[in-house]
Amino acid sequence: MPKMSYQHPDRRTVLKTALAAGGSLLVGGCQPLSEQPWARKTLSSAEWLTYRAQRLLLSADALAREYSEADISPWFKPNGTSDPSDSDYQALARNGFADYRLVVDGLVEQPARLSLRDLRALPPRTQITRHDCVEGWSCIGKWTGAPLSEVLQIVRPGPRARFVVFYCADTMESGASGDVKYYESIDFADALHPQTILAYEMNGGELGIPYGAPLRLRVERQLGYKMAKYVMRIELVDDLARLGGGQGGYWEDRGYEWYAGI
Ligand SMILES: Nc1nc2c(c(=O)[nH]1)N[C@H]1C(S)=C(S)[C@@H](COP(=O)(O)O)O[C@H]1N2
Ligand SMILES: [Mo]
Repeated sequence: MPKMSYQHPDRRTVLKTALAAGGSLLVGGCQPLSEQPWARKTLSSAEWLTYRAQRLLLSADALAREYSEADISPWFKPNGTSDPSDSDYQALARNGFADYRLVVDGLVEQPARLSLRDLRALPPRTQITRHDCVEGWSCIGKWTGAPLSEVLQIVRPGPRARFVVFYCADTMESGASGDVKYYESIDFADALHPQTILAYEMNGGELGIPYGAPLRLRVERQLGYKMAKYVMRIELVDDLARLGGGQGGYWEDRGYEWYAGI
């Protein structure tokens, strides 16, 4: 079970409610508790409301800590790629990303190509969070974007979809077998989490190129390398074996953990 970021005084009540519902709290950690069939069947509707509000404390849905405006770092360290040299990307950037389309495909009922306008039309979410890089530094920033859950609702994930893969514009290395661009993946527990957003704004302004313009992932309960910048395509898959070296991400294929929970 992932670490909880805070303790709530009512936690004992929550535990009692959950246990009264007849389930083990430790079962099904990869599935939101709200989706557990026993939770739906055994709670009255009033209890269900309380349960939904409190389930955040229990498991995969716990929120990462959010900060205040005063906590925002005066300077946010750009890391990894900070200006993709890829010509396709450069062409998009020259035109202010007007021609950018986010491709969403794979195991979905309705593949989509979304412009920044389409993404901005979705109910936005803003959050001030701390970014922790595996290298040992942290910065606090404010991010605004479209919840990934809203985008997934548009394409309607098929029953076999288990992971969400992000393909980025920036080439990390060029070898005999071609260019390797940055890629990452998360599961549905993170993809549907309320703080998982596709950010197009940072600190109240347009997202800059060093920080992943025009669109970057924020998945706040994980380390920095999960937060794919320059996202061009999202693919829903049932298996990560065919992605890169099979470990689920560019850095994962070079030894980092796939589940980089903090
Ligand atoms: N496309 C892409 N995404 C990326 C990287 C990268 O090199 N390319 N670096 C990762 C790492 S290690 C970190 S810490 C964060 C850095 O985000 P920042 O530049 O906004 O600080 O982006 C992550 N996402
Ligand atoms: Mo990082």
